[in-house]
Amino acid sequence: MALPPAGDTIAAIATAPGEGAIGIIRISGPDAFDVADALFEPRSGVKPSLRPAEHIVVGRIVEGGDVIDDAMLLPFRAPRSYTGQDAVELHTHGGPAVLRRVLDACLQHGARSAGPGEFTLRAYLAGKLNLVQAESVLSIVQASGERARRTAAMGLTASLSEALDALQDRVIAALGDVTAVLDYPEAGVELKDVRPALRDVRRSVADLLATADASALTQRGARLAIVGQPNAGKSSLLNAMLGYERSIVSDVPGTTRDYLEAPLEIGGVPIVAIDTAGVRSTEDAVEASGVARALNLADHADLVVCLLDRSRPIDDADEALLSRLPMERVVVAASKCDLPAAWQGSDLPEAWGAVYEVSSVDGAGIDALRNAISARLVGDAGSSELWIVHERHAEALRRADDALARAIDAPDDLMALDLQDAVQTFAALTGRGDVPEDVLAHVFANFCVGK
Ligand SMILES: Nc1nc2c(ncn2[C@@H]2O[C@H](COP(=O)(O)OP(=O)(O)OP(=O)(O)O)[C@@H](O)[C@H]2O)c(=O)[nH]1
Ligand SMILES: [Mg+2]
Repeated sequence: MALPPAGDTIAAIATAPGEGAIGIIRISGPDAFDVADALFEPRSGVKPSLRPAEHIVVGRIVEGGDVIDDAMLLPFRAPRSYTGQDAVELHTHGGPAVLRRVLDACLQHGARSAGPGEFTLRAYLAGKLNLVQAESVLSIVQASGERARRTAAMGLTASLSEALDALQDRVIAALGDVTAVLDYPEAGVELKDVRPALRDVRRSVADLLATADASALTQRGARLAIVGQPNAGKSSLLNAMLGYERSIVSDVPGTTRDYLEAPLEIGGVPIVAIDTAGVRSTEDAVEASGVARALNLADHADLVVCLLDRSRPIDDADEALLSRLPMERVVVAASKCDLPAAWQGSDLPEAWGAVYEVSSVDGAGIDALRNAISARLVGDAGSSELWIVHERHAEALRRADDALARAIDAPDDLMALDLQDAVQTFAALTGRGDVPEDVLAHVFANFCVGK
């Protein structure tokens, strides 16, 4: 995959497709102001190219005598723009037909239609952003939950790249120490033991990698299955967590026959909560297939809430259900804690873990259950400020870590090779050093057009 040229003038619709109150067309490149002058009719009569940068110009867009729309124009002068080039933003009404006409007019006047991520690629090539920050731009655009947004915002500030740079520097320093001894054996330089420093770098890498899984979850969203016996209160719990009556509740066991999904957000993580049919053995073919689905959903969920009715004794069916659930992904909750209790959490097997008592009638314990769900989903990563968001970063860190492990185990005179490997992997990760063109092309191909 080759990179597009960065020296011509590009244009794209930057706002999301569909109707919007306003829409934005971006133009960047040496001819940005020529394009703007050709199609923008300022109210003041002073052409955009003669106006001071970063001051809004009010006017309208006219093409072949045809007024396309009223518009505002925002001029930026190189190098003080997102891309580092001359750039113009046109703010029009956000109708799809308006935006298409304005973009067409830009192309008529010599701009090229921008590909995915081309504006951010130019920002990177101009040194406005490093590679990790450029990728965080993608993450913040794609963040659908609060946790993913927060993580992406951390990546946009320099802190994640600084942390990665610092690790890279430590490996470079170790490589320097090792090669000094190899290159000048006669100088009698003593080989410093670089292994403790390398072990330290590996620990930091491990901490970062631990956040990668959690962060994948915050981006794609987690599936949370609520299972239990009929009448345990699963549908009531779903409704209580949602804050509205999504699922039918009744005192007839077997009310929920199929499963039902509802989106919600817990601790900043987007979640699809799934209410399932109560698990019991039954002769009814329809109900039986609902039960099979419930168990299957539990097997494939990121987390399972197994609900036990605390107002009646635990029975064999509860135990059978729990024994077939993937316990490492199960949170046990006790429902109906507003009613007299038939048992206490301490009566239950230790293997079931902490039991969260809830009442869907008065809302008791629901917040604590939500916290437990979010803690289980995000794990230790929750306490870490810096998160690895992109698979590319995780992959590079794993490769660097392998190289470091090999270096630590290698005899002194062979360490340098593995350390060089690690340094190169870090360089491709941070973009400090040579980043192959196909890596760049791959990174920016994931962006939307106009970003
Ligand atoms: N007092 C009290 N009653 C509850 C609570 N949660 C559920 N119930 C009652 O328990 C009965 C069953 O509730 P559902 O939410 O329909 O139970 P379910 O687990 O979805 O049942 P199925 O769909 O049949 O598997 C209903 O009469 C609810 O009103 C609770 O926290 N406190
Ligand atoms: Mg139900």
